[in-house]
Amino acid sequence: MARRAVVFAGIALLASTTLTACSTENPEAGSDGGSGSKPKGKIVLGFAQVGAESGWRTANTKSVQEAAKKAGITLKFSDAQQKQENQIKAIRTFIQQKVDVIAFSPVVESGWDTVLKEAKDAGIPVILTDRAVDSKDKSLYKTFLGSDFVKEGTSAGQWLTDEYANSKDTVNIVELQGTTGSAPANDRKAGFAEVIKGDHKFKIIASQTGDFTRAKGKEVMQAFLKSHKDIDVLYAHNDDMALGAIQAIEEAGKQPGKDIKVISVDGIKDAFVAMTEGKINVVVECNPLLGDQLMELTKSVAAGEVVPERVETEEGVFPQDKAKAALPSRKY
Ligand code: GYE
Repeated sequence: MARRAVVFAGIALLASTTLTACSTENPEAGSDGGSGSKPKGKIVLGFAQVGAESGWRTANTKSVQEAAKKAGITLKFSDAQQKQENQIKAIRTFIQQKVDVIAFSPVVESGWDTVLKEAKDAGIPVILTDRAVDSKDKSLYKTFLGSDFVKEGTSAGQWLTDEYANSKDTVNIVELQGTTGSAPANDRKAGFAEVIKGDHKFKIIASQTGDFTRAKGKEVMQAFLKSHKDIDVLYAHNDDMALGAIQAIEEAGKQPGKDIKVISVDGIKDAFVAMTEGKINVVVECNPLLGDQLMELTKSVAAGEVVPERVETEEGVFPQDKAKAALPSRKY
């Protein structure tokens, strides 16, 4: 609480001083020619995004770009196309350009220590946003802003155990994992497994990555359907994979949501539409609208203030019966 007060006081101070002098121009990747020059007093944020793999990601990118503009922060944006080496390259470029703050969504959890150390040695504060790293040295970054993915997996598992509370039959589950080695894939898998392991009727009969994309989700589900005739439940680590898998289920002559129950994570509009059509049974929300919080943290760390080492986003769980009412107000 005390720490939070420090941040908010800092933000208020920044808002009334430095930032009033800032312009609102918002150049995209490379549009400033990489000269490193910046108007005096304007905060420059280098942001290394994962890619454009999902509806969640598109909403996240838009939120960051709009929030930067609103906050008067110059955003250097880079899209790593789901490749760690591209993100490392982007971070090194931001270091060379002497940006004020670096933020990134690490595509995978491991392998960041060297480049984070380079940023630290250059005196540039780093904010982790959306996904975490597994570095032991917590001084390599200032804060992590994002969801609790283990909790999301737990909520998904909880829905399932409630749904089958009165049944003794075996429940055959197939799992579509997110990008291998990514925090949301690791944690959503772990949280879900933790809940269902208490009841032996739940069996994960196949689990494979669909890389968080619709195309891969469909392809892997097609393979699951070929090799398993008795699938009861699909647990997809995100909506895009669930939506791809739904196509595969329909093409195989089965009804998604009925013959095969579908559990998903994120809460993009398309998934809400699929819920109103009865094709997805439940969506665990993961909020991508992190832009405003990211800009607040950026201002604070640029000013050398102490920020909380973990900032969590708030989210809910939406079963089908809540989907219709919630759909019109979905923002992503
Ligand atoms: O769930 C998925 C996206 O890191 C929380 O990445 C994010 C995940 C999100 O591709 O749709």
